[in-house]
Amino acid sequence: GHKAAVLWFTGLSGSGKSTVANAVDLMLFQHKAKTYVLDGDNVRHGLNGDLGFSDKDRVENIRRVGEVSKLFADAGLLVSTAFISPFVADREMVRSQLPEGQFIEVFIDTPLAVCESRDPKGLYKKARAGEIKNFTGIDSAYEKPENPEIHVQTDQKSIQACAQQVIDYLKQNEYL
Ligand code: GGZ
Repeated sequence: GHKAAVLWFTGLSGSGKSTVANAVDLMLFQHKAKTYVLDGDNVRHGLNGDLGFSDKDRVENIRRVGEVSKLFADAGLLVSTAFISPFVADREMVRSQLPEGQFIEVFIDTPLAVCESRDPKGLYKKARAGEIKNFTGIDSAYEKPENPEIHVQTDQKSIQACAQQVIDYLKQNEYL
């Protein structure tokens, strides 16, 4: 068995949030945990299809993801969310809406220069060229977590090792 919780991955575009979250999810599945991953791919096209990347829309994006995460956690799942979630206040709002201990902030702390060199979708290049406005890290803010439960450095070790770090935290703190 396992406890319900929300693993809240936060970090820049290209930091590896979704990649690590999906690697964690696979490991959790192997532990027979009930899980779900929420990310831009399954949320921003549907539920949040009306939202863009203004500060206001990002706040609403995170608010809705927080509410959906709460429902999944209420159903007993280990939920992983992978959104930039750039603002401290919004992440802390989600934390405050969940029962004590159910919000686990996972800071995917990949330096901007590394994210920009990865640039898997060419978005940083477009942002630098002014073709995309309000791009996080370029002309839109990213507020780093001050006290994340888990601090992951994807430029220091493999995806597998990063995912294992999250699993170790869950075991040490008796979620798993
Ligand atoms: C940041 C943007 C932007 C702007 C499009 N700023 O690397 P990706 O492509 O797959 O991840 C980014 C994703 C960010 O969506 P989130 O829902 O995680 O953002 S937030 O939590 O701030 O609401 C990127 C793409 O969308 N993208 N325009 N201007 N990322």
